[in-house]
Amino acid sequence: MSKKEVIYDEALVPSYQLPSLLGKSDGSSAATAGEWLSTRRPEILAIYRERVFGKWLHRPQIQWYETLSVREDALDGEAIRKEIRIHLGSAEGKTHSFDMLLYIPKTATPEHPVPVFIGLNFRGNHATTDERDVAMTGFGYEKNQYLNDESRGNSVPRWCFRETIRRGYASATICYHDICPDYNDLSCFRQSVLSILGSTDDLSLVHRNYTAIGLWAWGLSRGLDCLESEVLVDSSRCAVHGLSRLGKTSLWAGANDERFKLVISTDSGCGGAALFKRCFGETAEIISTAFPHWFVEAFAQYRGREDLMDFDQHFLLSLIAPRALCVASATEDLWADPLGEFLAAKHAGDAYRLFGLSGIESDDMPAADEWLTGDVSYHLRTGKHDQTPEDWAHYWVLADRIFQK
Ligand code: GTR
Repeated sequence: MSKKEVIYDEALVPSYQLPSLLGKSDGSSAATAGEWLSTRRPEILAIYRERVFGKWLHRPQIQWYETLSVREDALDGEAIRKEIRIHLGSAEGKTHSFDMLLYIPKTATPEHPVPVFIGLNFRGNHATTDERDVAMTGFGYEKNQYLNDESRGNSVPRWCFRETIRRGYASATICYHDICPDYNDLSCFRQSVLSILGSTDDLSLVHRNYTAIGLWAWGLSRGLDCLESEVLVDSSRCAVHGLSRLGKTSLWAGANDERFKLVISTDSGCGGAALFKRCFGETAEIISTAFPHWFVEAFAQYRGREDLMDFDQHFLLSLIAPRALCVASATEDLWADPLGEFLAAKHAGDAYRLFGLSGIESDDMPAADEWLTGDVSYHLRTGKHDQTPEDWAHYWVLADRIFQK
């Protein structure tokens, strides 16, 4: 579909056929969880690494954590708050760092460590919390317009730290710009973590192999590494979440790093949970033109040629199986194609069933604000493109179920 024809009418959605999730490249189908894990899943992961989000960067040779601050009386005495600098280093002595903000309920003990949510933020750690003494982050992006006191706390409803803590969960966040600044061209890589762990001398080579979404997702894994060293946090019960481009990112993090046991995408849309082949709202062409650094060069072959895709986003979601998946949409977020997100979640169910788990059985989307809660979960929140307390209400219930609280 070309850029001029953004489709917002179901009657204009082209007819398409979804590629078979279980059909292996040798023509047979994965019939067991074992075959899925040994053959089909690696094939799908390879498709995404080669043609969509790029290679998964190696783990740095040197990684250490510097505690920048600790408050024992955070959130009116209900939480311990930490700011931790995650340092990554290369053998040649080059370093890159980003800062994680972490809240832990005061009820956590080393004997009873708590499960944890982790997600990247858009504006800086200081925007996610109403505590005004949290250090500003997000300096990785020079054009970041939220690097000021007025922006403190302006994303609080997206984070809901207080309620998360009350419910017995720790919660961590890092500003995505500090991993790779989100400039709309390939120059972003020069100031990214890739500049020390790989090479950014030849940007066209970088574009062949790496993407900003890939680096952000990988940064979430480094955040989880750091959480593994926190005695009050049970990092084996970790949920990763993200909104919009950061929801595409949380899905890709969950696809690559099996330590994420619950993977949540909110309004992730095109390149996230939404099926490309429906061409409803944002399309492969639109997104890869506006954000060339989000996709590898090979993805360009699908601009206006979704029919050539031998995959679609139910493949991406299936990489989370058998771990818990939650896809969330919003009624007014047509750009992200809520129905396409629902259908991808539904079709990912074939992978879950191989594990004896349930997918989404219904062919129809649930009513707005109704939750489908299972191994594959879905909801359609009333409202705009955002992550709100209403979204969190489902995430907490899901986490309670999965982490057996
Ligand atoms: C839009 C983009 C979407 C989504 C969104 C966001 O401009 O078209 O795919 O990622 O940005 O991240 O807020």
